[in-house]
Amino acid sequence: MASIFPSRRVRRTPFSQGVEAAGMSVCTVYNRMILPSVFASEEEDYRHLKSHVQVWDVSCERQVAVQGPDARRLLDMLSPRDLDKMAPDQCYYMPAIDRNGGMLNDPVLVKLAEDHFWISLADSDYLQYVLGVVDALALEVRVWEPDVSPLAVQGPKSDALMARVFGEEVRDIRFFRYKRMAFQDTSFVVARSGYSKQGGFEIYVEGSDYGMPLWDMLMQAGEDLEVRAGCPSTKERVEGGLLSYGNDMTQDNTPFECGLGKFVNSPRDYIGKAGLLARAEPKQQIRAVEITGDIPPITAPWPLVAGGKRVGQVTTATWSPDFATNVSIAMVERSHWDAGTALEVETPAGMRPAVVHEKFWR
Ligand code: THG
Repeated sequence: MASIFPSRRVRRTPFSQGVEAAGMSVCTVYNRMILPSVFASEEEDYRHLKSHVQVWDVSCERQVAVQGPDARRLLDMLSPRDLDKMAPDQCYYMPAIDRNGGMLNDPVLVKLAEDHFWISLADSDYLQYVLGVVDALALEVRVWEPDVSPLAVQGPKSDALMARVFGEEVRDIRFFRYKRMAFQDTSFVVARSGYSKQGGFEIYVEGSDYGMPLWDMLMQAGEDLEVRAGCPSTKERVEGGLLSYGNDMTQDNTPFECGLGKFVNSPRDYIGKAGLLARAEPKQQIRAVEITGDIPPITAPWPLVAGGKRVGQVTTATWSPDFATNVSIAMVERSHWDAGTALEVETPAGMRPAVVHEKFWR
């Protein structure tokens, strides 16, 4: 296969030098930035993530910084999730929607101050949408992409590694909370979060020049913990039921269809509220689906079929070494979404038996 032609449009990250030296063998592009996909092999990377500790260059989780007197007013217009009880050190998983309640992104919102937030984006041009809202409403708020690059530390030995670099206080950081932790002559937001179910942290590295010094320090401090460069693992995240915007859901889907209805609780008149609440009883919803037999890589949704009729689609599917079966994320119509329902998947390699699971494999 061909490789990616280097250009300014495909952005490198503050950690690219480290990632390349560590043996990144496959990458993708996310928010117009390089995101590693594989180092040793998908299966080896997955086993290592679940046994040790990895450092992930997730710089592509770009931040939309929102600061000013109308910052909170703007977020109240954007968020279906009630922000009233959001603590000053808290992060919120937040569905971002359009006027019809369709998903535009599924960011993590980070509260830095009452008038200052970061919206940590999945792969879509949500900065442009936010700028449009600000201009249309003439809000007094600055909105920009700051020089902030998340570096995730994930895996069962994350606390051990992070304590060595940032001090024992990192162990006290609660899930989806953060502390500002000193590093050299600066400090970073360090949150207990990340795109895996193995536990870990995300360091919001502010200032590209600190990227490689931090990378090197983590790699050196974790040598005896068998630290390695890693990246989000499709196998691990499907087992854990973590959704991928653009794959498992798009602008066609509502948060209710995505199983994110618990994050729709804002009492305010946010953009898309009426459209969204009109779709509160979804006709289809995200489900864990087990697939039997050989499956090829998935690059477009595979139809789910029952009695010759299309009843949904599989959007991510992969072999799970630990569960010794193919695990998948699917959007399934109500008539067939109950656990135990037997279906068939139309893969490019042929029809395969499938069954709806009660929950993901966590
Ligand atoms: N971290 C940060 N930014 C991100 C991601 C991240 N931006 C892009 C992408 N990932 C956004 N999508 C998700 C999806 C799932 C989660 C976080 C971001 C997640 N979900 C937990 C779960 O579903 O179990 C917890 C949700 C909760 O209870 O609040 O962690 O990973 N910075």
